[in-house]
Amino acid sequence: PEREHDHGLAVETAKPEVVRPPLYQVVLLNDDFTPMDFVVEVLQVFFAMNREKATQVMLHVHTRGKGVCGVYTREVAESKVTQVNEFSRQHQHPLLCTMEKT
Ligand code: NFA
Repeated sequence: PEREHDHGLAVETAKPEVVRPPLYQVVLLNDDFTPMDFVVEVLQVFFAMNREKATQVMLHVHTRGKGVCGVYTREVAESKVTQVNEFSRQHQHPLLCTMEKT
């Protein structure tokens, strides 16, 4: 008996279990050929960034080699990666997008 009026009867109550899905970072990799304007467009279109934020992230990737575009569940992250890589190839740019488990 742990609380007042608890007579110690075994009345099981269900604990509300909340399960958080694994999250994945979607990462953009630098290369020497993709135009900066194209990277900014990708970040605006596929990651819902405004021009200022997209420019910040593009410059981070350009100077540091890689950068996080967003964090999503596995299926959403996989979809972003596929869409960005297909869009880049359609425009003949080598830009690469990958995902990393957080
Ligand atoms: N490094 C590329 C350039 O100088 C720009 C770039 C930024 C490419 C971010 C890929 C990712 N044109």
